[in-house]
Amino acid sequence: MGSVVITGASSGFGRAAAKCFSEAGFDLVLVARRADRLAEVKAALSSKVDVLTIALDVRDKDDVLASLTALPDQMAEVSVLINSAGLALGLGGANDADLDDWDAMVDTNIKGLMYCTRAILPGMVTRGAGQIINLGSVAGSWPYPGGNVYGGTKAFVQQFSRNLRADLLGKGIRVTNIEPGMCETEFSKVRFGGDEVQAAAVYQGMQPLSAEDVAEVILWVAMRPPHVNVNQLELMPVSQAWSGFSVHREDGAGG
Ligand code: NDP
Ligand code: 8X3
Repeated sequence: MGSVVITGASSGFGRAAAKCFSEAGFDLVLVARRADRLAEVKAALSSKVDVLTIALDVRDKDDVLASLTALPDQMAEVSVLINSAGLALGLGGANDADLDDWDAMVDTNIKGLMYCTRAILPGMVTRGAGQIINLGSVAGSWPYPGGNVYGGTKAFVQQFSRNLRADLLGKGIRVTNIEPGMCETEFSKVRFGGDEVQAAAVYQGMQPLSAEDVAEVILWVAMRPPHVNVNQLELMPVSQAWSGFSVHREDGAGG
């Protein structure tokens, strides 16, 4: 059956995916920075599957390559890699955004995802089987004020996923980009520097997706027959949709 490696497993989609995949009988490798949270996640999972936790920062290329290329024998055949580790920092305009925030998003959402993929992929190619499921976002396709670099990182994830498909044609490996809209996890708390009131206001008066909603979609994608590749899958809560173009009018009329 092979193991499932989940990055960002200490919270949100990664944590919920750990539950879904353990219930489906997969052994798991759970990756995130917070070792205590990974231990909590592991403790809540079925004892019928083996679970290995690895506390690492996906931005640390050497650590990612050393840890994920040396998995213990019973976990070494990775059948699914779920790249969920990621974050948004800030919602300010590009002209006054914090450059350290921009660096952290690029280093995590782009470079961290690249490192994890590069660590796991050679084994999949050797075995002629495997699946990479990336967590993109609606922000990778649809711009919004303050999305700037976060949206740019998710556009990278979308295009990288498609390019992986092109590279891996004929090698038996599936690649999917899951693109959720608003989902209440720790995402907004992280985006707003730990401000729980500001984070809660994002979801006030509407029903966001839950982490479980997204995890069920990830599991569904993974359980399609081996000849079926879901290239990308966008989902939103019913209470979220696009709006039209914004137009700045000199007379202040708006619209
Ligand atoms: P959470 O904040 O709940 O979870 C993010 C996870 O990423 C945590 O487990 C965190 O663990 C991990 N993580 C963050 N930085 C690093 C790092 N440098 N190294 C290792 N792990 C890291 O958010 P979500 O579950 O909502 O987000 C998961 C993914 O889905 C992200 O890529 C996000 O951009 C994307 N997404 C989220 C949406 C939403 O509305 N919630 C919508 C669309 C996409 P730790 O802090 O312990 O390292
Ligand atoms: C997270 C969803 O709409 O906040 O990727 O960018 S959104």
